[in-house]
Amino acid sequence: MSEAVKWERKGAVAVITIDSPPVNALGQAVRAGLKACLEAALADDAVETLVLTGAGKTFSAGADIREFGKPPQGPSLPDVIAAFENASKPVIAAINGTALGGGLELALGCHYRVASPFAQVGLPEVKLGLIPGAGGTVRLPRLTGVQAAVDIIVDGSPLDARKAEAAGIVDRVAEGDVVAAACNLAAEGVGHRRTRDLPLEGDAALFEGVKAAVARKARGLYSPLRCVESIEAASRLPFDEAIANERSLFLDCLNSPQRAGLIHAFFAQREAAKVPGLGPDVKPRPVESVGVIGAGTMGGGIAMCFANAGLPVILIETVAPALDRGLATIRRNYEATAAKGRITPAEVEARMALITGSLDYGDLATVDLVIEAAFESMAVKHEIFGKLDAICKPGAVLATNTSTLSIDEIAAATRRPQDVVGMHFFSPANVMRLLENVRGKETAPDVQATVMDVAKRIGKVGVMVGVCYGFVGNRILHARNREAIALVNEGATPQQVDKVLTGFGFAMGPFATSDLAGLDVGWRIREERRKANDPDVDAPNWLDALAEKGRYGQKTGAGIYLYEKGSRTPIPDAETDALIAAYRAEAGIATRDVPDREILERCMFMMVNEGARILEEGIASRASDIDAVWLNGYGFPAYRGGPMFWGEQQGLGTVVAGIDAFHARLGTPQWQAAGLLRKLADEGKGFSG
Ligand code: T1G
Repeated sequence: MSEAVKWERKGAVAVITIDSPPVNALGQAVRAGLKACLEAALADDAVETLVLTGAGKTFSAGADIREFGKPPQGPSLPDVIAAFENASKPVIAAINGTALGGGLELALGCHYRVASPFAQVGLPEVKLGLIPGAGGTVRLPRLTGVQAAVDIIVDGSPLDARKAEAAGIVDRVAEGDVVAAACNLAAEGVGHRRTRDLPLEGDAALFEGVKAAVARKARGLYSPLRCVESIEAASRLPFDEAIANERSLFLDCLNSPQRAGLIHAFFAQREAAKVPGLGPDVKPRPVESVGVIGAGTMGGGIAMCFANAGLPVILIETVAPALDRGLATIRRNYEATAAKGRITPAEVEARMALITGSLDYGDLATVDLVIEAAFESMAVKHEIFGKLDAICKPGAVLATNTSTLSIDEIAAATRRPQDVVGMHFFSPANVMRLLENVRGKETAPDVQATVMDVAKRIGKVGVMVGVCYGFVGNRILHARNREAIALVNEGATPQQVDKVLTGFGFAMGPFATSDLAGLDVGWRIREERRKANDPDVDAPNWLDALAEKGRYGQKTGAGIYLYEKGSRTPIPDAETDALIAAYRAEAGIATRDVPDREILERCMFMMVNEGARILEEGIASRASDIDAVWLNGYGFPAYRGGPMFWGEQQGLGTVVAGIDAFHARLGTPQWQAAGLLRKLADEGKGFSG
């Protein structure tokens, strides 16, 4: 028996257990072990029934994603599953925990499925740019029917055990020891029903409708429609032909750049949680109560994050009307979620009960963590952190949600800089998954570990970054948007730039996004930097002119674009064009037609170059951390893997050549290729070596 899969006989039942931490992924050793244990159990005359289960909290998380892109090694998963399905004795899957992808497909190849109430099952392959490739698109519809199978496979989300039972995926949900329940079922006799023998009727009209709906939602993704094609073929073809067709479509997706990007995104998020220098000996401080300063949009959203995770929050404001408005907004948000059926009215009340409003900083004396989300002004931050330093207990973590200001300068307002850290949430804070944790020069390691642990507990993707203007996300955003503005100054229109970037896969282009965020936000920050004689701040341009006219964007019905009442659809506006033309004339710019390709390359190469600068300055620990920031905080299309992964896909040599060409033409300092980028390009390497 292999270490990864073992079996033992209990009476007349052979119990086969997959034991391959951390998630019982079906790598080569597990597949070989499954085959060996199956053969041994079938050869044992004392065995009448087989039970297949997983050790730990996972039945199996499916194929070993780390094997993708490498030469395949037998036995293949479809062959292993077919061996279980064609076994001469009944096989019962005892689904002890998560059964995803190939893990569920393995269970579908068994003759009966019993699940723990805590089990979750699903086919998330579409989230990796794939389709189920081991019979999922052929066996699942035989159990659930075509429409349910399409919904489950194209969406990719897991079902809990009860829903899986209702859908026909699981035959029974058993309280207590699911293996014992399976053994009892074996004694009763569960029959020898092969899923492949179940009938499957197709409906051409249904599939036409489904394909149209899926194509509308695919947004450039390749594999969702392949999922539907495979299910449709399964409803027409004999089983074995349908399996072969599925395999062909699966391999097609496996070789797509989208699979590479999505799997990079999967691992990037997990790698980011491993902060270099924070080994297992660095323990997070306990966080059982939280204070939030500021009940505005950000503070309210942050308070909701903690209430959603079951943690009590004290929400501080300076005056009662602001506090009341903040609490009312939080309640409205929860009630809107309840109206969509995502939480119950009782959960609304339970979460509201966890949030206590207060006008008194003294109420923060015993909290473990305070997050300041007040006005973006260093003077305001200094005043607040001075108060927190005087009031909060020793060891409390003092965090700021600042998006641009220096953590080190804020920490200097306290006698405990080691306890000060940045926790940069993204609006809306209760929705966006990214949490950019910012370590100051003196931030203690266990404080860094604390905010990374808090990120996990509140369901965020935590990325640890260093201090610089804009940290990682906004620094790259600023560099890209500066290029977008330059392209408009030279002759492009805002809508042309937005169209090129949404065509690349961004949910919104830079100018529509600025209108959403509010042109006043950036304008005020630039004005503050101009007053401070910041040498790096850009000279006033047509965006400042729009803000000075009170055109802030969606919130005022007009910004770069016009917005009809109640609509968020951007409408190009002649007044904006006139302001741009006036700016060009004043600046003496001879305008030209700017090709779409130039727009894409200048925006994207600029992002890659700024990311390389961030790496060489040590602001981010790895290129994939920069990808994790942009994938989870800025709507970068996941199937492209993030800006740094995209740069590697183009070839860093190509990127450097493009940057050099733009530098030769434009001469601006930001078009100097970062030293690290040029070095890696010269060595023919990528960011990951
Ligand atoms: N392969 C390899 N490693 C995996 C893995 C997998 N399938 N799933 C997780 N890991 C690693 C992960 O990188 C991390 O590693 C550790 O396990 C813990 O993961 C043929 C082709 C199962 C819900 O898409 O959704 O089957 O950082 O931090 O929060 O049709 O992992 O410790 O080094 O996420 O408890 C389809 C992906 C594959 C499931 C557990 N399956 N995994 O969550 O732990 S394709 C998936 C998850 C397929 C077939 C097709 C989650 C989880 P490290 P974690 P978790």
